[in-house]
Amino acid sequence: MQQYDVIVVGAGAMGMSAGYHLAAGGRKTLLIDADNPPHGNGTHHGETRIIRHAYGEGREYTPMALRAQALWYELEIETGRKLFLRTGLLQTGEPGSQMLSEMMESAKEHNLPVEILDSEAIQGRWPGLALPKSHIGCYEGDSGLLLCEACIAAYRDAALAKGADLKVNTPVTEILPDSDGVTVVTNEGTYRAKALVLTAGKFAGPMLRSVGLEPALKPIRKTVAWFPTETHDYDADRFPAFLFDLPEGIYYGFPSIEGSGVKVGRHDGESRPSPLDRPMPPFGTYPEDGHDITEYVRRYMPGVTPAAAKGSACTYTMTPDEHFIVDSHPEYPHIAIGAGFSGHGFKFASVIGEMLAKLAFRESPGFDLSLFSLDRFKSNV
Ligand code: PYC
Repeated sequence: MQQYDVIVVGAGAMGMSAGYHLAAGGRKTLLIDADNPPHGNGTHHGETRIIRHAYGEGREYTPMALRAQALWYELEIETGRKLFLRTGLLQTGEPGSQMLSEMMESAKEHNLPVEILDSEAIQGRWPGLALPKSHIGCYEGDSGLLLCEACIAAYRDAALAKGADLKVNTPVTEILPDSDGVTVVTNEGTYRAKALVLTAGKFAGPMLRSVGLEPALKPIRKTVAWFPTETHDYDADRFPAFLFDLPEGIYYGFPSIEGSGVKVGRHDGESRPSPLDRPMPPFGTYPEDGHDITEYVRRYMPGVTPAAAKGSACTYTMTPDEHFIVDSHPEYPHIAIGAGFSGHGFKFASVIGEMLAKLAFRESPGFDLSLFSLDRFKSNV
């Protein structure tokens, strides 16, 4: 049986980053994935993800977001690739919006440069937007977007360059932990390691059950679409990534990158379950696909053609409180778990990989992880 210091099960955004940090730290590392990341069958595809620092879901995230940003810059330097576009991020809403208020508080607490703008100022600066008069915005110029597939490919190549082994298209059939380590069984072979990182994306629920845990995870199907633009007002050199807290829902999106069109998604709202036993039904399968986001574009983006040029379906793996799970297994502390990223985790992949690499060897992750503990779901276990 081949022996490693550590095995990473699930080499998507979080796992590939963990594999890189482990290998960079001198650990003999094996990454195993059921697919061949980056791919379009999980939680990490779709060209772009937002990265923002002043965090509307809780100011506790901000130190992690800043570390994540620094690590993405480091990865760009190490691989010589463009991964981050500093487009800025505009968040808008009614003055009492919880997300917007928390973003502003977070900026204040962490001394981050942001601009508070009224609706008129927003429209003057970004003529491609038509906002309700009562809305205000908070603009963070240092944030922007990550090219998500490029980020994973960069971590993959960097991990391999540091000596990690990677088995793709290799589903894990069994994980057998004991007090000294873990045995991981696949159809191709059985592997043994002192430690395990479990980052199985949409398959986290069944994987965690296989090691005796029962967190309340719900994989749901989400859609995004790209809309053609009628002017250059939405080009990435002049238009930010955005997040709108509206009475009809929370909508987010990205500028047009080299003619890609504006990409828009809805973050909240009811969604169908994401199937784990068959391929994801593609965008356009269901009558509701693209409906909300087309309405959003029609109302708030007057220079965008409200007819999607293309769309995509992906998975959010939701926790009940929409905070992540980043913790050690309560019985086997050499198993580090990253799961339940609830549709806003990608930006943190760089730092979460770094934290999981430490957790697996019982080192301090460098951040207070109490918000992300498995314990908080005890009543659901
Ligand atoms: O990652 O910031 C984010 C985000 C918000 C909505 C969808 N993704």
